[in-house]
Amino acid sequence: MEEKKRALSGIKPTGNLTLGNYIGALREFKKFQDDYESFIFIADLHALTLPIDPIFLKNNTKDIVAFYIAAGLDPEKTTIFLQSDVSAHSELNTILVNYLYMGELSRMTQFKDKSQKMNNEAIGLGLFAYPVLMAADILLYNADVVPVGEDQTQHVELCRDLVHRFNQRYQKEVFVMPKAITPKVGARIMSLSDPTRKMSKSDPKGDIFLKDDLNIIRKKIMSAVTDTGNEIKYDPENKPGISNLLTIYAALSNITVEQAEKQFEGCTQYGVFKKAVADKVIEEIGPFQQRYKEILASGKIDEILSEGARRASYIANKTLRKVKKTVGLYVHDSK
Ligand code: ATP
Ligand code: LTN
Repeated sequence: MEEKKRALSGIKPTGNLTLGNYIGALREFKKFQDDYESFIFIADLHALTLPIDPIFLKNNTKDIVAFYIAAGLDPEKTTIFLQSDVSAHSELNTILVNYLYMGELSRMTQFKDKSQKMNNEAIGLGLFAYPVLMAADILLYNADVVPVGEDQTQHVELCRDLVHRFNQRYQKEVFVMPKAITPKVGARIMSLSDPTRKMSKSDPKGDIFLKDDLNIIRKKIMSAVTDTGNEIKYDPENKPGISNLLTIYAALSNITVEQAEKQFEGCTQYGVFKKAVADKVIEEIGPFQQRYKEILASGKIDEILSEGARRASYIANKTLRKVKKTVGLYVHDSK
C-alpha cells in the first residue's frame, strides 16, 4: 500500500482566536485527516516570542485543543500535541539556526510588522528566529503539505529554501520539501473595522472572536465598515469592506466569491447583505461554540495531549537522529 503523505500545521496560543484564524486555518485542518497522516499542534513555544502572561498562555493553550476538536479534528486520526512536549523541536531548532541567515530572517514581513512597534533594544532573539523554529516544526515530521493562511506562506517559503540548502550541502535528501496550502477562499480575512488590514488576534479592534457572544458577533458584522455605493461586488481595491464580507460569506458557504456575488445580485441594501453574512457566521459558530464548551467540560484534554506527545515524539526523534548523524554529531549506540 502506498504510504500516505503528511500534513502538519499549528496555531500559536497568543490570544482569542478570530474568525480569520477559523477560516484561514482551523476549519481547513480537518480536510486533511482522512487522506493524509496529519499532525496538528499548539505552537506554545512560538507564543513566547512576544511577552505574554503565563496564566493567559496556559488557558489559551487548552482552548486551542478544544477548538481543534470542535472544528472536527479526531484525535484518533490527527495527532494533536503541544510543541513544548516534544523536545526534538527545540533540539532541531538549535541545529537549524546555523542554516538560516540573518539577512533572510530580517526580511520576513511578520518580523518587520511586529518589531516595528517595539523598541529595538527589547526585541527578543526568538521573534527574529521565529521561522527557524517553524522550519524545525515542519521538517521533523517530513511534512509534504502545510495548511496555513496567506500571512504564513512566506515562512514556509523560507523553510523550502532551507531544505534546498541543507540537502544540497549534505548531498542527500535529508528533509522532505514542504508546500504551503492556503484555502481557495478566505486565505486572508480582513479586519471588520479596517478592511485594509488583516484580522488578527493580537490586534482586536472590531474583529470577531470565536468565543464572542453570538449577539456581539451579529452587532460587529452589522456595524462593519463598508464602502460608498450600494452594490454587492467583489472589488478589494475600491470596495474592501464589502469584498471582505463577501469572502467570509463565500468561505462559510463553501462556494466561490463569484457564486456569492451572484446570490446578492440586485440587492441594493448593505443592511440586508450584512444580515445574511451575520446569519451565516452565527449558523457556523453557534454549534462550534457548543462543541468547544463540551470538550472543555469533558476533562479529556490532558489525555489527548499525552497520547499526541507520545506519537509525535516517536516520529520527531527519528528525524532528529537522522539529522544529527548527517551533520556529524556522534550518535552512539547507548542513545
Ligand atoms: P498574531 O496576531 O498573534 O500574530 P494571528 O491572528 O495572525 O496571530 P496565528 O497564530 O499567527 O494568528 O495564525 C494561525 C493561523 O491562522 C495561521 O495559519 C494564519 O495564517 C491564519 N490566519 C491568521 N489570521 C488570518 C486571517 N486574517 N485570515 C486568514 N487566515 C489567518
Ligand atoms: N507561525 C504559525 C504557527 C506555526 C506553524 C508552524 C504553522 C508555528 N509552527 C509550523 C505551520 C507549520 C502561525 O500561525 N503564526
